[in-house]
Amino acid sequence: MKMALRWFGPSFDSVNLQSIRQIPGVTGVVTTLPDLAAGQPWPIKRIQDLAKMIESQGLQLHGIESVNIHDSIKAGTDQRDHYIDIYRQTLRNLATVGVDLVCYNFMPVFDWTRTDLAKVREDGSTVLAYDQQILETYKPDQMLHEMGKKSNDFLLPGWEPERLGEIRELLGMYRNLTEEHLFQNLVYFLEAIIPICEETGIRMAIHPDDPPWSVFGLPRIVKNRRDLERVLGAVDSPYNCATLCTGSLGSNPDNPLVDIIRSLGNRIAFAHVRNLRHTAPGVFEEAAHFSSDGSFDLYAIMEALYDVGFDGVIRPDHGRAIWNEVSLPGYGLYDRALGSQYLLGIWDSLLHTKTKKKRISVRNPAKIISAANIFAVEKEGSHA
Ligand code: CS2
Ligand code: MN
Repeated sequence: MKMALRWFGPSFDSVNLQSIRQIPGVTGVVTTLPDLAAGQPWPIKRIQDLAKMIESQGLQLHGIESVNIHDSIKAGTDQRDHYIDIYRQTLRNLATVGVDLVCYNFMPVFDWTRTDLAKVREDGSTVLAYDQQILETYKPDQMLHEMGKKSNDFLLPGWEPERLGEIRELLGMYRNLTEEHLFQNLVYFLEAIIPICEETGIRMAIHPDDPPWSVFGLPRIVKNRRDLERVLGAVDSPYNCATLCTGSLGSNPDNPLVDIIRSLGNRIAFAHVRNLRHTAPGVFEEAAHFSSDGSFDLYAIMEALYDVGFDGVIRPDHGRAIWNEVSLPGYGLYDRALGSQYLLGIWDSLLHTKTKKKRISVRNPAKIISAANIFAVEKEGSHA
């Protein structure tokens, strides 16, 4: 397992690589080129520079989140082959630089959706929150305005204004598109790209819909176990994988997270692990990672990942805004750092109890000397 933080690059993120480097056990980042819109090719040079920047700070590029999919591919317009060709080339370019994990989603028009980006909790921290009844009072373009208002002036991933500026046109592309059509468009896309992944070793990890139900009447096809199994089965390759996002899937309390992990098994290439509180049907708010702070049993979730032999990348996903930090909503340093330590602590305890191995992999094991080793070193020294 590799622990990562999501990082949006030097111009878009308030968190720098040096700070991430100082979080114990976090060995890398997942990132993107946020200035490239969906459908634009990723030049090799840009990817190389990105990897170099990350490596120069002692971290690794653990994967890309996301290479976004152009709406013509999702909607299946006659331009889709053109955009699929570009996507294939981008995958080849990423592989040249050693990338082996790419996250993406197949949600029409909107990426993740919340009705509040800074809900104040009883402890004074703020979190992202969702209320279906509030959402139903918005029109799609109002939604964009609402998201923008509380974004702390950061560019929200998935809510890029230039793309959503054409929101009416975008919505028009999906008029009359059923879930079955959308699913067939996903299969068409996967059939075109998975052979490249098999050649180059990139695991494609589809992200579940967030929230996992239809918003604004748009079709959504990655909402639950059945959907995920159908997607993975439709192109049955070990490179056609899932991102297990506990927060997205789990915002529907009918989704049994632990069972989903156990049934997807080694087709989970990437995990987003966070906690949330269900307050009423269709109403939830994000929480600290600590199990008792929310509705999920994080130990059981991590244990299921452990038991299926999960060897991919985990990130603590969203955190609360705490200690007066101003950042992209959900993506501050402090609470994600706390979350990563909680998850690593659970993983460490699983390693101890299940394999009797002493310690999770660390960045530079050669330099880490435990008390037992110091004793051994001293003894060796005294022999010399
Ligand atoms: C993320 C998504 O912030 C989030 O909720 O999990 O934006 C995710 O990165 C995309 O949907 C994946 O393409
Ligand atoms: Mn996620």
